[in-house]
Amino acid sequence: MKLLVFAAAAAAAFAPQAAAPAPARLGVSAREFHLILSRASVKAGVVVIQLQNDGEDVHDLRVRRVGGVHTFRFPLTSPGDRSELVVHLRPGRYSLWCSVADHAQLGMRAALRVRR
Ligand SMILES: [Cu+2]
Repeated sequence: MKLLVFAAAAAAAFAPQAAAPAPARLGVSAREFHLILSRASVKAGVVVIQLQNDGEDVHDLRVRRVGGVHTFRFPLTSPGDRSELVVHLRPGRYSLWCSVADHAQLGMRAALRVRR
């Protein structure tokens, strides 16, 4: 048993450096009048957020950590188009919403949990 443990440790020591993990991805589908997230939570770190406008009006996306001050801003995205932002998210709860007109009040808002 000891020998096995040693062999495993040696193999790990000589293994090539592990590649950095692929960034988490979050898809956000926007339409009148709601946002649908591809997942309810992501791991903290680099996250690729893709806004897909599946509606008939122009939409955008704002992302802000609850209690935070910085807001990630997606550009206005036309129906059928998508826009992507690579962001760094800390653990916590985030609010997502569309800032066009009164879309957020009409339901274009969502919550995301960022895990450690
Ligand atoms: Cu909108």
